[in-house]
Amino acid sequence: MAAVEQRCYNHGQGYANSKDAMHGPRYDSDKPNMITTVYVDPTSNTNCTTDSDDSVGADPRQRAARIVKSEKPFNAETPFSLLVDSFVTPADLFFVRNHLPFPEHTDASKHQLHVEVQNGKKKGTVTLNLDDLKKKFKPTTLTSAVQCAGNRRAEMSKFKKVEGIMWHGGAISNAKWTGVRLRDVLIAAGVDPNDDTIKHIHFEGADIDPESGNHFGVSIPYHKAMSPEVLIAYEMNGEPLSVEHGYPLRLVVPGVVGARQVKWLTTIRTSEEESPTQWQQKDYRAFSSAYNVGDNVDPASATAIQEGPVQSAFCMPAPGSTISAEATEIDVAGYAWSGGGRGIIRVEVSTDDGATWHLTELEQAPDQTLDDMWAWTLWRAKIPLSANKRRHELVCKATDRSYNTQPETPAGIYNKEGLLHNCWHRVTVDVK
Ligand code: MTE
Ligand code: MO
Repeated sequence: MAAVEQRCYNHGQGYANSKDAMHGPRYDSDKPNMITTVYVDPTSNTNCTTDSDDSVGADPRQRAARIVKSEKPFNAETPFSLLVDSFVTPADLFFVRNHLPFPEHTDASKHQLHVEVQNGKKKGTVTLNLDDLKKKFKPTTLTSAVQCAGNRRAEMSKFKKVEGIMWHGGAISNAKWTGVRLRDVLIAAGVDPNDDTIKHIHFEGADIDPESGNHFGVSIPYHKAMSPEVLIAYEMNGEPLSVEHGYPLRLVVPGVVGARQVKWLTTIRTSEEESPTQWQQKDYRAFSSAYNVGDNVDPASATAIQEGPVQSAFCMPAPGSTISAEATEIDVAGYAWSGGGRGIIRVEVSTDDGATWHLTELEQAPDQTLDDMWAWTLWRAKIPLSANKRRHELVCKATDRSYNTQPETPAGIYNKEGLLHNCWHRVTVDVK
């Protein structure tokens, strides 16, 4: 049994540098959804959850497998080694990004969703609960990755100082979501699909900023909101949503960054403008590389992020791994994803800093095409190694269906918030 106390109290530090990081629960590869080893003793953990609002839904056994970035609010990333264990990320390993304390726990039967529609001169609010959604609308299931716009920020910060949670590459996960189409709910609430006065749809969650009293909120463009892939989800991987991921209702916006996928969804509102919140107007805008941390920047100088760029990263080998001098090849694996449903057409790996490249084998959602690839791509290969090296430096890059590919370095994409970092991912393996 590994002691978990230190994990409960490692505010902001996680255990990325401790040996434990590589020894979380493992998944039997033949049975991807079964935890075969859980060596956390929940009885030793009672102090973890007493004084914190943020304990709701954060079972210490679940936390133990992830790298905790902050306790209040609760933020945690998935270790690289666990990300590629299964195509669909189990809910208890799925990364968590919260800006605010967990909301008061609500029973699904008491949770209300308000849909406020202004259609020309007509104005009205329709209130629905989970049962109404299930009874009145057709359910839809799709697999979609959620990636935080700050994923891989820690690497950008090595290039030049940036601000924000220092995510490595684990602020991304992939799940099978079930819910109803946002489009169907908007139309039932009175939206005319041909209305061109509606430009944006606003969303609010039940979580509240204790200082300002504001709810978490953002918006997406109207045309995206009316696209068939956007769901009000109530299930994740065939189970009711967990509290951490938005129970009882969350918005799923495939192809768009995590920030727009509002958890604990309470309010939907039509508008001619983007949401007025800080998360739409100020944060989640990647500023020009002309600006540095500390500069006073006009938020209007950048656009609110929606779709993200093409991304890939190694999950295997783990950073700091070693390999024997006799090895002639190495197993590599990782993930790739691109915004807007742009499918991944290839992922390549180089052992000579990009002079030559090797193709990898792709695993993709069988029911998605290159034009609606909301799920991530997992990739694997055996890559030949050249002899007489004391250290191997591997790099990977993905290309999407629009032939967008990743930049070699952070130099041209630097922004002081460390957002949308997608340069070639590198991992170093020492020869023993
Ligand atoms: N929804 C609410 N209500 N509050 C939040 O803080 N964070 C957003 C989004 N939805 C957030 C939210 C951000 S920035 C991300 S990256 C995703 O949730 C993360 O989803 P997850 O915690 O299920 O991984
Ligand atoms: Mo995020």
